[in-house]
Amino acid sequence: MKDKKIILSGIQPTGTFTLGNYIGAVRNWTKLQEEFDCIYMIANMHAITVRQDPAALRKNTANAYALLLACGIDPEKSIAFIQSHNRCHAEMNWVLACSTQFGELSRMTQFKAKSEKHPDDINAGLFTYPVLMAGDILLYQSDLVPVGADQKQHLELTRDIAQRFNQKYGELFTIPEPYIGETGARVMSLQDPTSKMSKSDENPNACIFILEDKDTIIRKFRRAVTDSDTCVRFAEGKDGINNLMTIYSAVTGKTMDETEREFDGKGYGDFKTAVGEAVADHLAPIRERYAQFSADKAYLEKCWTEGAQKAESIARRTLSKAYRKVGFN
Ligand code: ATP
Ligand code: LTN
Repeated sequence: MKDKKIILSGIQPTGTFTLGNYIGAVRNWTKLQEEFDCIYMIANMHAITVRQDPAALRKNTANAYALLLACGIDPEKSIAFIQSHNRCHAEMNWVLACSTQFGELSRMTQFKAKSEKHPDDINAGLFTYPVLMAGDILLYQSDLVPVGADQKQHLELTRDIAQRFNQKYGELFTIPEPYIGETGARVMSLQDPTSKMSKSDENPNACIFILEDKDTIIRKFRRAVTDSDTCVRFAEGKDGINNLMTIYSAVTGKTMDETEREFDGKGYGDFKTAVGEAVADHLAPIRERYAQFSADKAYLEKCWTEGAQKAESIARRTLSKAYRKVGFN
């Protein structure tokens, strides 16, 4: 019997993390390290489903790893590695692809959204990406997968694939549960509060990057789209204000009621500035730590090499069992 539950999650190195990535995912990862056996991965194999400049991908991958450490992932407590360093992911992908239905993959909303966004490159990898993700999770017999709400559908598919494999070939995979934080599971765009904040958004004002300086952060919040009401309260139809209140709550720990009271009688301008300041102050220590880690390439390389070794020794066991179960000699 294992004593602690296993947690696995990943993030793509497609650019600097946004406030959405941080509040919806990475911040929760750091808290979970105390209680669980955690495995965190920079999903560079997922990243090439969308065209990447090779030099930029290499740089972004190293930066994303440094950013994970800066956000508080401790390589002594957790396993932190880069996906392509562990070949088991590519191998498991094939085995699981043969237990996944074309129809299931066709229903993935992220596939539909990304193929609309990149109509000139609807590659097979973009289509089968949830299978690679299922492999990431199942290789480590993960119990819980902390992600933002946008990944829930991929996780449900992972569960279906695992159950189907277990039925066909005999029990092997642990069936994972999603772990979605209560606040900030979906941080919305500052310019269009009905769509999620995404690092690939073309409008730079829509998105807060966690390494941005205080002035930029405050300026972006001051420009955030709200409504024609003047009262700071959480209510249906007030998407912009609801989003700002969610963000404020996530970085200050204040409830919606407390926030409503705090800004009673004050206008949106004061509130937006306060949100900007709270976010910038919350992120300042991460920026400082990032500067330290990213300057120490030797340390980063040592961490990710050790991380990959640990990850591979766990994943290899599951992969060998899967190979045996399907009948490979
Ligand atoms: P891209 O814009 O390239 O699609 P992304 O910003 O959606 O990227 P991912 O690398 O796909 O980021 O996601 C990393 C993690 O961050 C996932 O767990 C995802 O659920 C979470 N996440 C991404 N955007 C948000 C958001 N706006 N709110 C909450 N969580 C988010
Ligand atoms: N597909 C995810 C990143 C990701 C992931 C994973 C998350 C890759 N592998 C395994 C959880 C578990 C994304 O784009 N956000």
